[in-house]
This record gives sequence, structure tokens and C-alpha cells, in this order.
Amino acid sequence: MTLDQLTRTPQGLTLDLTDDERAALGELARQLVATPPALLDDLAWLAQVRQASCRLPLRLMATLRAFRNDAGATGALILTGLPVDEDGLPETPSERESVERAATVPAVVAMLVGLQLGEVIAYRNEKTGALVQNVVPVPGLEGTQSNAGSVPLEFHVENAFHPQRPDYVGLLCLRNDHAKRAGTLVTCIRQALPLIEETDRKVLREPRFITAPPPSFHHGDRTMPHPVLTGSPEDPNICLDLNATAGLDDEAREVMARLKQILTDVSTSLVLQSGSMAIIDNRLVLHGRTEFTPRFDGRDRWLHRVYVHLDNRRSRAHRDDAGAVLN
Ligand SMILES: O=C(O)CCC(=O)C(=O)O
Ligand SMILES: [Fe+2]
Repeated sequence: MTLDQLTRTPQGLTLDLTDDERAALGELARQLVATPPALLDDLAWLAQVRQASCRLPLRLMATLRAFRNDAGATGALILTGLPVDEDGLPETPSERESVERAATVPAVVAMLVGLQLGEVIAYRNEKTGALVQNVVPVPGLEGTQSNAGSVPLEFHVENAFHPQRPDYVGLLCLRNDHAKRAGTLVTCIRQALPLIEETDRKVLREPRFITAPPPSFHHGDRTMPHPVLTGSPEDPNICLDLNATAGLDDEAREVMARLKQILTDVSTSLVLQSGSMAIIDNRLVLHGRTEFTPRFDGRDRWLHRVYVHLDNRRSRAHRDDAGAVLN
């Protein structure tokens, strides 16, 4: 199976699991849920999940492999038909800093996918370092620029301020909002680049921007001055958080405003429903979220989030005891 044989939609590469594939993946996840200690952050248990990820349905493994090789024009992969039993789910959590600790089928599915793509990691100063985090609306935080809010969330690269930001962000939908309309917004530098003037590209390649940690981080230093675009001039990486990055001079701020408009113009909304997972290349794509109306009735929107790194050695200095949690 080559990348060309994968299904491309305007939202990105997609793979819709067949009933047989869903059943096989569900069985694999249930076996791990039944394997003690069945704790998502236990490194010995995680090693078994990593091994089991080599038994994912073949088409899924081939899709992840192809996506890792090249994330395509939109930098996003959407998996649908994953084994999530929406009716059997508990109530959507509504507390701050909500995370998953005990293995459940959806949490294990997110882990299996992440561990086949690369290494699943987390950050000590964010959501208590849990490897599987809940993205849920929280009462009192509706208006915040965080994933606990429900107002439009500005485009950002995940943890843009961190020297070892994730290479990929995985978002598995357990439940969408009541109206089934809330969407993860994505915008890819590969689509924006042709619309950026050469003079603006030059400014974006210069260290004329600084980025602060997002509100989800309890500690963290803002960056040294950094460029927004790095790497290949014709296919660069992007590092930008529209809520946390500031231009250091008037020209840099003007260029950023023009870039924001272009990124908005080429953005698309991924409306994830239960059993769908978006995998976003965090080097190429900024993501955000549309607004929605939470009801706090136990049936609100609920995603599991996992972060993936490609190179464990690269982050070793940030990981105490060679664990999965970065400082
Ligand atoms: O709610 C979403 O769809 C995305 C929120 C977000 O930016 C995140 O969880 O990193
Ligand atoms: Fe995010």
C-alpha cells in the first residue's frame, strides 16, 4: 500500500476501518485492559502496549507508516471507525486538568496508535504529566484560551514554546458536542506558503519572535527570539502560537498579522465524531477549535489527547530516568 492508495479528502489523509478491523483492534485493546496493572503511565505495562502495537490491523499500520514518511498536503490524518462504544462511556469528566490513568479501550486505542507512530510522551508541568489527557469543557473556564474552554481557540502549534515540542498530536473523539458541530480547526504551512510574499517569508525566517508557555503549563520559560519558519525554504516547518507568540518589532508584528489571515483562509474544520481520531503533524500544522456550547450534563464533548515524539534520544536530557515525561 502506498501513500497514493490512501484516501485523500480536503481535510487530509483518511482511513475508515472496516468492521473486521474495528473488531480486531477492539480485541487487542481489551487484552491490554485485562493485563495488570493496566495503568496508562506504568512503563512496564506501556512496553507491552508498544509490542502489541505491532499487531494493529495491517492497513492501519501501513497508513501510519506512510503518514510518518510524509504527512501530505494538509499534514493531517483522520482515522474513523475506531472501537469506541459511545453509549457505554461514563459521563464526560468536567474537572480541571482531567486525565486518564486507568486503561480503558479508547485510551488504549489512542496509545496503540501513538506507539506505532513513535514514542508517546507528556510534560511534567502540564496535566500532571499524564500520557493520555482529556480534552473536555470545564465550568468556569469557558472563556479561556485552553482546551478546557469553549470559545474559539486560536491557532497554535502544540507547546510551541518548548524546545522539545511534540512531533504529532493525536486527538481521539469519544463524544462530540451535543450539536455534533464542534470542530478541531487545522491549517497547514504547506497550503499557506504559496500565499506568503517573499519579503514576509524572509522576516518569518528571522529570530524576531518570542513565545510564552500556554495556560495549561504551570511552569515554563518563554523562548529566546526564534524564527517562525525553519528548514527547507520551499517546505518549511512552522512554530507559532497565535495566542502566545509575539513579534519583537513592528514589522514582525505586521508580518504575523498577514500570516494569521492567510492561515485562517486556508484552514479547515475537522468535525470529529465518536470513534474518529485526528493525527496532526505538529511541525507543519497549527490547530485550534471552533466554539461550542457545553451543557455540563455528562454528555459534553470529550477527546483523548496523546503527544508523539519520533526520536527518544533527542529528548533524553529532558526525561528523568529515561521515562516518558519531559521536563
Ligand atoms: O479541542 C480541540 O479540538 C483541540 C484542543 C487543543 O488545542 C488541544 O487539545 O491541544
Ligand atoms: Fe492544542
